[in-house]
Amino acid sequence: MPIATDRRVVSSFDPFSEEFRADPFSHYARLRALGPVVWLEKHDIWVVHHHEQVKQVLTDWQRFSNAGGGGITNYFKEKNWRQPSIILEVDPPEHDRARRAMMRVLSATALKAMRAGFERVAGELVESALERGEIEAVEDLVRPFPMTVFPDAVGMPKLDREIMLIYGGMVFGAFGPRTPWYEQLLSRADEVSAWIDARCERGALTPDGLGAGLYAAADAGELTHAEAKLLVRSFLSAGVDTTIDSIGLCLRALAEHPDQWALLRDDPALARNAFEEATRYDSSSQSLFRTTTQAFEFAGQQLGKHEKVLVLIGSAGRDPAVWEEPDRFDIRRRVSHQVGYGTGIHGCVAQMMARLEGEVFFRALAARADRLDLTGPSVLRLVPGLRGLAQLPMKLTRKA
Ligand code: OVM
Repeated sequence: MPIATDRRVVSSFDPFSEEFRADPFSHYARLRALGPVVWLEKHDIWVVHHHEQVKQVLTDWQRFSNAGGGGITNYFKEKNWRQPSIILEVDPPEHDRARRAMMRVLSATALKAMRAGFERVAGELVESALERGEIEAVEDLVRPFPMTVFPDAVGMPKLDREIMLIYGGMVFGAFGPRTPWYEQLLSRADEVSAWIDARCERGALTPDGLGAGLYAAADAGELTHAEAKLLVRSFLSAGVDTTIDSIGLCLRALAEHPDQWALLRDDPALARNAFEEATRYDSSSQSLFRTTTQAFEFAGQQLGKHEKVLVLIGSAGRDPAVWEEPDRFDIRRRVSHQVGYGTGIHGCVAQMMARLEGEVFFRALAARADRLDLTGPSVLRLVPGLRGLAQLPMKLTRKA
């Protein structure tokens, strides 16, 4: 396997370090300046960070496989802490059956039926936040929204839903390297996985939710019942942290850009595009992984077989080659080519549900709130694999 190491572009950047994650966007710009494909010697992985190569990698599943695992762990070489996802961590043709079943339960009709419930919950949360005025926005307003509407939609009982967040920490923590923090979290893996496993059983789900829909697909012969259960697990893995973090970051972006908030407040119909722009500008999913299936040359670099490739979708969203003034948050921007949900066959399967959550949340806020004022510093939640806020202190003022 001849590798032209002399031509290899190497960097000591560590995208999982606290320093990088505290300010990823300036680091992305420095990475982009090094060229389209860079070897990160700290982790022995490749990284791509321009919009063009990010799209190429994400739409080339034959050479950039998902069977090597969704995180930094290379399943071609090591075992993961949990059974791989049967939709994220698998290639066609096996992937497609699972994907089709998920797409069917997340149909436009199913989403339409969710809207009224989402609106009720968002309206109540915004009302009670306005009542209080001074809030810790993550805890009081943002987190309770997905934590209510998502498990409701899946068909979960009301009890103990917070355990989903511990599990989410393990799932997304596994996207990054092993750290003492992560080992500590994983010490509870058996107990937490058992809880999640029990919640994925058919008998634990209401008969009308997304989970029941997957079991119905199994009854119809589209999946096995064991596969239906694992797809419910995918919902519980990827469905809450992602939207909590994206809504939180969008709320912060609006509070930090009073001119943009004023536009939204005066025209709540901008909510959907505002959330889409936030998904480009600053949102929960900054990075994904692929693993090469063979040795080949890509964008001037010689990749080897079974090498990990970090795909910085958050950097693609700031690439000046495709975005005018990429660092400006502009809720009226035409943003349809943003890749914050990924793209290609593994593009977020529930992205229309995530958009519905964002739209409904920010519409509810824009319809009722006049001012958003930050009352202290926001604090990042430094979980590898996701970007989000732990704290966002704010004062909300009601519309006259
Ligand atoms: C899954 C899964 C877990 C985490 C993320 C994800 C981004 C999927 O279990 O299928 O998609």
